[in-house]
Amino acid sequence: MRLHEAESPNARRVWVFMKEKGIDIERVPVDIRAGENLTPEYRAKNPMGRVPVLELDDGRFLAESVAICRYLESLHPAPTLFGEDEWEMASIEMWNRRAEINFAMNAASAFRNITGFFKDRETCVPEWGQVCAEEAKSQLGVFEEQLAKSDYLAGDRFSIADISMGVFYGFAGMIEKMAQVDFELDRPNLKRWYELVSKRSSFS
Ligand SMILES: N[C@@H](CCC(=O)N[C@@H](CS)C(=O)NCC(=O)O)C(=O)O
Repeated sequence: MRLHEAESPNARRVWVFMKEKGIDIERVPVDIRAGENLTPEYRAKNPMGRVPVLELDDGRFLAESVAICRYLESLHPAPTLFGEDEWEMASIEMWNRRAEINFAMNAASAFRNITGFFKDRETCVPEWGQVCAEEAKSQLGVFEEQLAKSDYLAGDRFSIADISMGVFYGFAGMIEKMAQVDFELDRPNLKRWYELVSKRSSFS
C-alpha cells in the first residue's frame, strides 16, 4: 500500500491514525500548491482531486481520510480507534462527524476564503470566510461542554473523533494567524483535552 499525501490536515489525520496503529507504509508526496492533485492522472485516483489517497497493492484507490482509517482499522483492529460496543461505535461516529462537519469544515472554509490560499482553483469570498469563522467559533462551545464531562470526545477512550478534532484544533491555531480570525480556542476543557491529545507520540 502507498499513501498519496501532502503536508495538510486531512493527510495528518491518516498519519496520526497509522502511528497509533504502528502502521508504516510508503508515502508519495503530492504538491497541492502546484496543483498536482488537479491533473487527470491524479483525478483518476480520486475524482475529487484531494489528498490523501490510499493506493492498495491490487491497484485500487481509496480516498476520504476517515474511509482510509476505517480500512486500516479493519486490517489492524487493535487498538480500536472506532470503538467496540454498539454505543461506543455510534458515539465515536457522532463526535467524529461533529468534529468534521461542524468545526473542521467551517474552519477550513474560513481559511480558504479569507486567505485565498487556493484562489488559483476556486472562487474565494472573504465575507463568507468570516461567516464560517464565526460559525466554527460558536460550534466550539459544544465541544467545550462535552469535554467537561469526559477525558476524550466520545468518553474515556481516545478515538478517531479526537484525531479529527485534535488535528483541526491544531490547524485552527495556524488559521488564526494567517486569516486574522479568533476562534477562541483557549477554553479550559478544550485546552486540557488538547494538551492530553497532543502529548501522544502520534501527534508529534
Ligand atoms: N473529505 C476529504 C477532504 C480532503 C481535502 O480537502 N484535502 C485537502 C488538504 S487538507 C486538499 O487536498 N486540498 C487541495 C485542494 O483543495 O486543491 C478527506 O477527508 O480526505
